[in-house]
Amino acid sequence: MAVNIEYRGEIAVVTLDNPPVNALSRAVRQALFDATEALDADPSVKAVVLACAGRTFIAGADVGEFEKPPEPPHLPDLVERIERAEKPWIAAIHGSALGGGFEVALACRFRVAVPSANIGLPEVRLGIVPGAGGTVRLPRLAGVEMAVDMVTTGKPLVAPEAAATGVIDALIEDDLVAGAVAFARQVLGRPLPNRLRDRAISAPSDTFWDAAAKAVAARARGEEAPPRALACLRRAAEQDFDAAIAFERETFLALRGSAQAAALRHVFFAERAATRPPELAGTVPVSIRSAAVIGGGTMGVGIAAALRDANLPVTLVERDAAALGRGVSRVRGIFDSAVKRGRIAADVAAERMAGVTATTDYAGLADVDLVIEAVFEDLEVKRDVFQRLAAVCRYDAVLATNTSYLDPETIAEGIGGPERFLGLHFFSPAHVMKLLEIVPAKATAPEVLATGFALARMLGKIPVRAGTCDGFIGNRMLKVTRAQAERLLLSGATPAAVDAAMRGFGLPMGPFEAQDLGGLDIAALQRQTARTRGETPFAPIADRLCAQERFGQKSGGGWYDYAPGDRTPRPSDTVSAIIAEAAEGYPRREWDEASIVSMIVWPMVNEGARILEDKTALRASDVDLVKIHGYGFPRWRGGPMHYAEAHGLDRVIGALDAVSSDGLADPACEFLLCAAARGGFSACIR
Ligand code: 3H9
Repeated sequence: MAVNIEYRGEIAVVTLDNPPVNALSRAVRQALFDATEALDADPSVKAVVLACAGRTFIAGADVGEFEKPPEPPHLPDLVERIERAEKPWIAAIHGSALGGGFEVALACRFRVAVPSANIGLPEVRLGIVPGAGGTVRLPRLAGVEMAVDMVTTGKPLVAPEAAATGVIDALIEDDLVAGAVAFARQVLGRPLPNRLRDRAISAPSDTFWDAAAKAVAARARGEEAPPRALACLRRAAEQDFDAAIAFERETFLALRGSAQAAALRHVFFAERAATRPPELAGTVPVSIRSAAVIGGGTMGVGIAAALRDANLPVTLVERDAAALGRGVSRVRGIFDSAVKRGRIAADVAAERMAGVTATTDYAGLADVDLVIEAVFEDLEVKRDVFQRLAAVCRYDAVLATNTSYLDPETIAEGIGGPERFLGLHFFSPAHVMKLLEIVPAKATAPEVLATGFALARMLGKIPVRAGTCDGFIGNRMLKVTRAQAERLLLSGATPAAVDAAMRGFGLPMGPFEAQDLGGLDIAALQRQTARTRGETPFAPIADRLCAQERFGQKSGGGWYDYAPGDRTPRPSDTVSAIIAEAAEGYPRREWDEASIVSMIVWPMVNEGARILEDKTALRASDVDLVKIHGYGFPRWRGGPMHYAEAHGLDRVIGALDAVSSDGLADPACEFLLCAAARGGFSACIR
């Protein structure tokens, strides 16, 4: 039964129970609608408490239903029916009241919550606007400014903040339902507040809407939903309730079927599926209560900070006292800057630092549950670290390498207990970036692999399993992107045009700006190593830049020139001359933004298809998550594989064939062809 009613004297308690998150699927809407009718008709009932079973209040509309046509009873009608109820309804919130769930709560006369609860309208994150009155009722309760902030960012508000602004009427510390029933009894004796539909909106200042439109457009970078949500809020402030509701509904229905909404739903489900790979179902991870990080460089300290953020005690190991001192002060720097930005309080930062133990002695690692090695990318150095770790650590401790392009198999060769070893590829800065590539070696035990996923959950990261290959999933695709970006320059495009086109596509930075920021030297080193293996990496211009020590911003110039102390990229005559020299004999073309994007994105997709075929990735959606969370691919395009499928694989193959035959991309779209023949990427995985 999705909805249960019990009676505590004259107060009815309606409990909604639709695991896992009480989403408002059709049957739930119907049951709640029927309950509203029944309770209005029952003269013994004076007030109604609406509560939820399980881990949360209503998390929203059932996102799975968005693929199908809407079915009655529609959520706006249910919300309207609850608001119209003759007796006061009190929403009793624990967990999250989100989207349609919060809209139901807004229909109630009162809202009470446990202090740990949160409320919000995250619809824009799904490419839609609230569709059941959220943009019209929230500004009547919270004011226009706060509603604009919540609806256009989708950010939730914790219950104490919501209580301070009157969105929540009371916080309940102990038994939520008992507290809500007591609250109901108290309010019965008093005049009821107006329904939100009957309340006025106070107009914001004259300049408010223009300023809000600018701020929203600057953040949206191509996303449709946030400006459309702002338009709904403006209607709510400027027109009557019914007209604003009709406009909101129309906007919601238009966006629900949009390509962006489909892409964002794909990412929503992909992110959830990634944390629970079916092949590890039933495998119990090793329990992690303490951790160590070897190496106090940028990567190591970021990982240490991420582990401390998850409240794990961390031992930081360096080879000598001076390096250790530098590492510890870098970790402190991370927490200090979090304090400066207002992310954590000073006492929290102090407590995080108190959980860091520093040592140069591996003997201190005898009892840790997890060690993550993050030393310099040098095979011999890493192998030495693992020989030492294998000798001192417990046999049931997990030993992980954070290599980004060395072969984990070789790093762990010959260690005792190889089943406890795996690759964990963090992205820099590791305490910020969400992606974690998890790379099992041949001998890695299933529990150890499952521990990688459990760790990702603890750290709030998106885990993606990757097979062993040069660059795993993300950097392997990046290599193709960089080669394509160079081919564009060889055939007549400029770095500024390529960067602008990719920014226009939705990336935060173009490929050349990104290389200048990160530095060209690491990739140059990787190419050097690849050449010693007999490979022929393609970077004729980057190689020339590195030969002239143009390593990017840090050396005052890379793909662009930089004035001292200024990070603004300026087109460089030196680079133009280098490009002209490298491009001799190449056919030149005119490039517009759309063809630049095709030249970068379709070969990336082609590499993604190869990655799926050789099982470096197990799911196309994992490839999408890697690009979104590690490389800034626009979330609202769903990741490269989703984007290509939505575009039509046949068209992608046609476009790739055309540029390949001109020598402007590596040929071989055989895996794309094979995916198209099978009906898409998901069908490629057997
Ligand atoms: C909306 O409401 C539109 C309305 O304005 C208008 C309509 C007319 N639907 O995240 P978890 C599944 S739009 C269907 O791991 P947690 C999820 O896929 C909606 N399924 O749990 C997963 O399934 P599985 C606005 C949903 O405890 C399982 O539940 N609301 C939905 O870490 C557990 O999810 C939102 O955007 C859903 N709405 O976090 C809220 N939500 O186990 C989205 C979850 O098979 N949800 N599932 O993989 C959340 O933010 C989190 O789930 C929540 C719990 C914070 C609630």
